[in-house]
Order: sequence, then structure tokens, then C-alpha cells
Amino acid sequence: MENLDLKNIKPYGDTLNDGIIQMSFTLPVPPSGKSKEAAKLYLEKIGYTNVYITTMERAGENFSFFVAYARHNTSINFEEIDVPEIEVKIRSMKEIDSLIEKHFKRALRVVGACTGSDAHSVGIDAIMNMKGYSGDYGLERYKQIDAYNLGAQVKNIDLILYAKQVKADAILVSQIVTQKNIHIQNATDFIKKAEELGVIKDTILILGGPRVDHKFALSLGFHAGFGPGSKPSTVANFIFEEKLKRETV
Ligand code: B12
Repeated sequence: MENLDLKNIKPYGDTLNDGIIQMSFTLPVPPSGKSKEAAKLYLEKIGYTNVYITTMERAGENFSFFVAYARHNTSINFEEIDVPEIEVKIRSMKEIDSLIEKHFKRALRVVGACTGSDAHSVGIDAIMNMKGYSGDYGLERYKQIDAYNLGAQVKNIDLILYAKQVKADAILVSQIVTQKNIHIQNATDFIKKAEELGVIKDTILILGGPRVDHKFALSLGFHAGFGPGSKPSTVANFIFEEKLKRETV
């Protein structure tokens, strides 16, 4: 693209490099002309110019929800950003099944749960349950994957002990609630216990959830992290490739 300098990229609004951002936020005051002005002044105070408050709506008693368009002059050097990403070849369920059979001569065992006090089971179900997610079959459907979904509110220690008992090749940990960084505390506790119980080296440890990405999961000691919109087949391909890599070194 002409005029595109990857060392200095800015948000695109109407034209390249105009630095225009659309954003939404809430203030703890009811809607009024004064509240709208407060929203505008707030954005100007943190460095935005050309501020337009395009929406102001009541959001519960004594709160206002705003949508704003505004310009910011900050740019970012895209070239110096280095982010680890999961790179797997995407194969069909059939292909993965036959590759697992060919390379390992047995089904791979995968144990998963949503751990701690977190009661959200839909994410881990999307990855593991037979019917899967977004037109993509879950791990239970794979002939060469023995999938054990322990559900939600499972203690880290119970998940790890179960994984040990069935000699799991991979453990899947789901963390949906992120209030007060509970997901970080819980995932950190999982890794600590996995280390203590000696599963960290021989088991593929995968973290997933709406606020999870690969870089974040690696930083906590997991071997991979999957975020919003993840599909079971990507997870199955990752487990197969990671297992193969480990067996061949
Ligand atoms: C359904 C739901 C519930 C249901 C859960 C039912 C169930 N059996 O799961 C019920 C009503 C029980 C519930 C309760 C609560 N909820 Co709720 N809930 C939701 C809701 C609406 C949808 C979540 C969902 O199912 N998403 C669909 C799945 C498919 O998406 P996903 O979880 O992100 O999973 C995908 C990826 O993240 C990834 N993934 C997830 N896990 C894993 C694991 C691995 C290994 C891998 C590879 C991938 C992976 O793959 C999945 C598919 O792509 C969200 C809001 C929203 N729209 O997201 C709030 C939400 C998650 N809930 C929230 C809250 C606060 C609560 C409560 C605390 C409310 C309360 N005060 O009581 C309680 C929690 C109780 C508890 N102890 O955990 C907040 C969390 C806020 C935060 N930042 O932490 C949300 C975001 C709503 C909000 N905006 O406030 N909730």
C-alpha cells in the first residue's frame, strides 16, 4: 500500500494514518449535556483531539454509556513487534486420526476442565464435546483421541491427578472469569501444582479462554494458549504436532 510506513502505523478511520479510533466507555453519572461534555473532556485530557461523542445512553441507574470517535497522534512500530503464534497445519479430523494412528499406534489421551471457582463450562465444551463449535467437531469425536471432559469448577489438583491416572498426553485448562485477575492466579497455581506433581515435562499443557493468547499462556509456563473463537481442530492439530515433535527429539 502506498504511503504505508510499517515503522509508524496508526489506526485507520476515514483515511490512511488519520489516527481515528472508535471507542466505548461508561461514566458513573446519568445522561445529560454535562455528562456528554465530561466524556469529551475526558478523552481530550488523555490526549485525543477531534472528539465526537456519537452515542450517549443510560446504562443502569446513574451510569451513561458513550461511543466516541476521536483522533490520536500516537503511532506504533509494527516491525519491532515479536509475538509467538501457534502455527499448525490445519488438517481434517480424518487426517489427524490417521496420522495419530500411524505415528503413535494408539489414541492420544486428553483431559480438560474449567478450573477453580469458574463455572463457565461452554468454552471447554466447545473444544471437547462431540458436537464441537462453529461447525468444527470436538475432540470427543476423534477416533484417535480419548477425551475426558471433567466439566467446570474442578480443582487444579483434581484435574492433574486425573490426568496422571489416565496417563494423559495433554491437559486442557479453561479460564473464563478474569475479574481481579483470578484467571492468572488460578493458571499460575495450576502450573505450580503440575510442577510439584511432575507432569510439566511429559504432558502438553494448554490454557484457553477469552482473555488468553499464546504469548500470555507461554509466559505462565503453559505450552500453548488459545483465545476467543478457537476451534477444536486447531487444538487437535496442535496436540498432534507437539506430541510428534517431542517424540522425535
Ligand atoms: C453463559 C455465561 C454464564 C453461564 C455459564 C453457563 C455454563 N455452563 O458455562 C452462567 C449463567 C452460569 C454464568 C455465571 C457467571 N458469569 Co458468566 N457469562 C456467560 C456468557 C454470557 C457467555 C460465556 C460463553 O459461554 N461463551 C461462549 C464460549 C464458546 O466462548 P468462550 O468461553 O470464550 O470459549 C471459547 C474460547 O475462549 C476458547 N476456550 C475457552 N476455554 C478454553 C480452553 C482450552 C483448553 C482451549 C484450547 C480453548 C478454550 O475456545 C472457546 C471456543 O472458541 C459470558 C458473556 C459473553 N458473551 O461471553 C458471561 C461472562 C463470562 N460471565 C461473567 C460473570 C461475571 C459471571 C458471574 C461471576 C456472574 C455472577 N455475578 O454471578 C457468574 C460466574 C460464576 C462462577 N462461579 O464462575 C463475566 C465475566 C467477566 C470477567 N471479566 O471475568 C462475563 C464476560 C459477562 C460480563 N460481561 O460481565 N455465566
